[in-house]
Amino acid sequence: MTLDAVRPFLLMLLATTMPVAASGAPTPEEAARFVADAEARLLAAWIRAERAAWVQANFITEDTQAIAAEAQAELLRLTGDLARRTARFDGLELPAELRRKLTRIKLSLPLAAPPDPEAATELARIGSRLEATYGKGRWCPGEGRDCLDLGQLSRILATSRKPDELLEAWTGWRTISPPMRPDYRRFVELGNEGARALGFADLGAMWRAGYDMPPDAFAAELDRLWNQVRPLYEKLHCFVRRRLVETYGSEVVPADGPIPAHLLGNMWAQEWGNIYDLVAPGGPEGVDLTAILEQRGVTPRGMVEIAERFFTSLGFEPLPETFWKRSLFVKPADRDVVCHASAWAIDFSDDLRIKMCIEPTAEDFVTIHHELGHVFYFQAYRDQDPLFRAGANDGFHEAVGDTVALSVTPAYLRRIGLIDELPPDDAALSGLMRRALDKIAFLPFGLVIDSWRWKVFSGEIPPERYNAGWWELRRKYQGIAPPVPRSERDFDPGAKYHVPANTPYTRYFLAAVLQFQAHRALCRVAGHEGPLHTCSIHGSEEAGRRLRRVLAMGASRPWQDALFELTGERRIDASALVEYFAPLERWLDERNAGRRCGW
Ligand code: X8Z
Ligand code: ZN
Repeated sequence: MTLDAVRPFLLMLLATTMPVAASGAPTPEEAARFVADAEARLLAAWIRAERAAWVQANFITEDTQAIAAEAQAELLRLTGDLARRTARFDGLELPAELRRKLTRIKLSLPLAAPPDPEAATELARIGSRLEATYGKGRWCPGEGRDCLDLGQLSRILATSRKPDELLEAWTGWRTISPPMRPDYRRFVELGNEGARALGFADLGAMWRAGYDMPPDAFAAELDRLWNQVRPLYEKLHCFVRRRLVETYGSEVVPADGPIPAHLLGNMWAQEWGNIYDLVAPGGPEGVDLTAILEQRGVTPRGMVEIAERFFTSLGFEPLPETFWKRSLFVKPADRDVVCHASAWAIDFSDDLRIKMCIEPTAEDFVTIHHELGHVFYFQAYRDQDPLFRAGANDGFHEAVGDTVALSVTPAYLRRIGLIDELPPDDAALSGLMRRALDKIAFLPFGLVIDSWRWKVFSGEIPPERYNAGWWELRRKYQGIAPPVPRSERDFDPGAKYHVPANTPYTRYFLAAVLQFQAHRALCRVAGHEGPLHTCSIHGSEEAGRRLRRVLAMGASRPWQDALFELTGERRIDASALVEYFAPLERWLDERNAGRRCGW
């Protein structure tokens, strides 16, 4: 056929595939039609991508990786196409809800595809490969010794008190990430290209745009919050460092420098609860939940059931039968899975699941509540329009389960029969220390990951300085240092899940602060009297009603409105966190008196 003969067919084809005509001046009605069409198409593409990602994460093979990458590429192309077309309605006066949906189209993914479809495919493939490389990661020491996965290496970090063993596990895990470096570099280039095509300076600027305020104002809010909590962190750091000097000697731990990162009980030194035994304040002991779970032989499923009952005690609907059938609770023996805990709403409605390699520890008990927080949030907003089926902001999504887990107090544990007797009143300090090691230690870590990525995306940290830049920030915020010299042959950021998985991380910092603010508000609603750390909202209908109302809003309104509904406050504020730990802070002040703190 000649070209002329083909043209009418082409025109017919175009006429049937073009969803919305875009000629003449844009009108609100056209915008409404555009959004309705976009929502339907996005929902279908989200579901396809979720299914493929679920299968990939549960059975990591070349094939599932390819299938997931294809679904992701399709979603990236669709989102990119729709996001660019929203520009037609820029400057048009629209009802707030419609304007909000247009903005959400642009920000619905943590990644934007470059306009060139081939580049979008390349980006999706790299993304999939990075996540699979992490999920399959193992360290093989050689000399006839078995290879070790992240779970096994993490157990060594948590339980060993031998510096050599700790160092070996720490450096061992970091052998999985150097191969990611070229992929990550290309990922940054392509991701930036996509973000720029949507009018953002780079991908980091796009991430910062998702908080219902100017991106720079958001960055300033983070500084403000960090300054609110930094003194508390420095006091904890100071005390912990001294105990580590006492344990390991000043040849291993410099008495007034940064703490070596392998001694804090966690692969990334992000939560320090596992070294509680080394820093216990002395005096009567609180509850050792890990020991209790073990003694009582609580199974992984049993742990999830306990957490579910907390939520139903607040008036949430029980989880659907399919949740129990389709979730993964235990690491399979015969295949590679992504063990990093996650929560899923496969159909963005009621096909809810979690995927987690549960161990019977206090740490995992908290993580289960964390994951169920996501799941009950999904359930609460499932009747919103598709573009509003998300958290008020991503920090809210991360905060729900942690807020509930703050109510796991000794009194609560006795109420549900996990312990028979309450620890004495003066064991409170021990309980606060356990919580502080996780919650306060986490705060600077919650900032480090995205400080690094924002600088990487903006080019301030170029590929030749990926690792150096990483350790500068770790030192600056956390006051920790690598236990052995690192170089640009290493790629230590890649050894933390959220970097290869491209999950933004500032959300966890926000959640770390928000959860205390929410806890304080809900405790007031529940009529709690007494210090904040003794409050449990378990069984409170009033607190449950308040929480459910806010979760049901999804992303339909600015998060400031959601925060107001929840707490009566419109700004995120760390004063509740500081109040919660006040007795411990006083105690730390006494212990640190006359010592040189800082690094
Ligand atoms: O990644 C998670 C959750 C899944 S959203 C398990 N968290 C962060 C991490 O593990 O680094 C929860 C706390 C921080
Ligand atoms: Zn989470």
